[in-house]
Amino acid sequence: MPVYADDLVTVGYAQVGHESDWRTANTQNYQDVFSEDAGYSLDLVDCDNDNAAQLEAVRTFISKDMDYIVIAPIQSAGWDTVLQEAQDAGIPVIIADREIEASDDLYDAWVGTNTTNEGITAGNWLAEYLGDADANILVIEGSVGASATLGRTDGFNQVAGEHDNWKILDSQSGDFTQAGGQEVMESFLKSYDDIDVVVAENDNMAFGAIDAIKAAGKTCGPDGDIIIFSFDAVKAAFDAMIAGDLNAALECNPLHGPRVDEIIKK
Ligand code: GYE
Repeated sequence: MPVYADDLVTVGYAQVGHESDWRTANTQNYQDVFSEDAGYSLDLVDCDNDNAAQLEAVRTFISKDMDYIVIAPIQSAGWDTVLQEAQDAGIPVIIADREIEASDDLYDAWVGTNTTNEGITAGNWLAEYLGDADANILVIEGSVGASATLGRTDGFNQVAGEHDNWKILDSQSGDFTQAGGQEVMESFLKSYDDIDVVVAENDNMAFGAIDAIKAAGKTCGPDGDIIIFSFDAVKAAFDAMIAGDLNAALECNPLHGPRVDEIIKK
């Protein structure tokens, strides 16, 4: 039976960008789930990690009178005005993946990741791995102002605060990209001699950091000089673990498409 455009449910998705393997998997998953065969017309905008572009994408969805708007918020702050505009236009908004600092009344649902919990899980993993050993720790944070960064940092710091012999020497943003992780790690290696642990707030930044560590003539992973772990657990992170370069990856599931589909159907 042919499906005509008029029958399709229109969904605008203001996507963060294409900064990581996690994000690529997330985009692919929405494209798979919100297909025309499934009765949807998906307008996915890659906002290239630009907050202003993301606000503009949402306003374009409002002006096109889409049936639903889905937002993976780059920044957690600054959403009140545009969400009010969507509400005034009568368009339901689903926040997905990252969280926002706005009143619950301004959007219809949220589905995503408890990143504070991930940070705590990571800290507990490290505590078990280190035992009583002292540790000089460096943190490569995600994008500034993103809830995934705020949550993972907060969760890990909660556990670090319970260990007097853990010292967080520095933390810098690598913007969730491989190039960013490499750059931050290169500067850490210039500033600090005695590095025991590197926390990368996503896998791609860890890949960049591993390259920088090797280029500096050091080693990392279970048999290396430096312990390194990251968040997401994308396929390439398993390759890095198998190669012995990465100690651990904390799982974060990018497959939110089916969950958003279910919310829309409800
Ligand atoms: O960990 C990172 C991506 O918001 C949970 O964003 C997501 C994060 C994910 O760029 O790789």
